[in-house]
Amino acid sequence: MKRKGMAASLDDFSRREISSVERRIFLKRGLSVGALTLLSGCDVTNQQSVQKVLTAMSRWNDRVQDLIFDPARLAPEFPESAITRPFPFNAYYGIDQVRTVDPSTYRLEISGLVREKRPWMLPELYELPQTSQITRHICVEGWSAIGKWSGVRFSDFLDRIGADKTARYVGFKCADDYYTSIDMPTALHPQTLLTLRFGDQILPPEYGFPMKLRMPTKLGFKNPKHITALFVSNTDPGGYWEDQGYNWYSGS
Ligand SMILES: Nc1nc2c(c(=O)[nH]1)N[C@H]1C(S)=C(S)[C@@H](COP(=O)(O)O)O[C@H]1N2
Ligand SMILES: [Mo]
Repeated sequence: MKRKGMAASLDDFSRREISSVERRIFLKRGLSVGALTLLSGCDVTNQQSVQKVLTAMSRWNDRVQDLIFDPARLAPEFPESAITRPFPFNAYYGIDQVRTVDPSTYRLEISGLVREKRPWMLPELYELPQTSQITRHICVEGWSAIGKWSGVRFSDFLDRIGADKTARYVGFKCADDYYTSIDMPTALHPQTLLTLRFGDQILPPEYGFPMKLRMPTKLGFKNPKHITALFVSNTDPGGYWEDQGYNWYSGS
């Protein structure tokens, strides 16, 4: 499995994953990984079967997290004075390789279970009612930072395009080959914003020009930058890190 950053070895990661998932299972079901190993009859010393069990647990974990997600619970918001400066940059590549998107040819493509599939140009998006938030971004690599983002409340946008809100997923494709997906309850959460601005300025390239989906209820890697397409689906679209073993839900 490919790892984000260089901080932890695969073994460290697996151990951490085992203990966090185990803690949850233990709390919810009174089970342990030991018990699970006995039940599944697999050999924990074998990497492949460990991975299989971890993936199965991570999937099961997604379902539990989905059940306990409270759509009314808000992530903390902060005063302007709490904003982290400079705000960290992160991507699966270095800052010297930040993608540049041409605003004049940019289109946000819409597909899947939606009524209005016409693409959106940037000026049209800038004209929609906007709202701001100062919230904490948390990255699994071990850092967090407070920033200010402004844009269109995502649930309003989903209304506008006539999205089927009973569908399970919203998927995103980005200008840099990154992709990710979220559950519909999180898509409809009041703090989920289709952001066009960062700190009152048009989103700079490093922070995801022209558009980033900002969700203070999800880990950093679930917040796609440089979004070029979004689609509503009942089939799990996965994600860049998710498909390499990161927990899909990764939220609170
Ligand atoms: N398109 C795209 N979006 C992305 C990423 C990426 O590599 N490409 N990295 C994710 C990760 S892991 C983090 S922590 C945040 C970093 O956002 P920032 O540069 O605004 O701090 O973007 C997320 N969204
Ligand atoms: Mo991240």
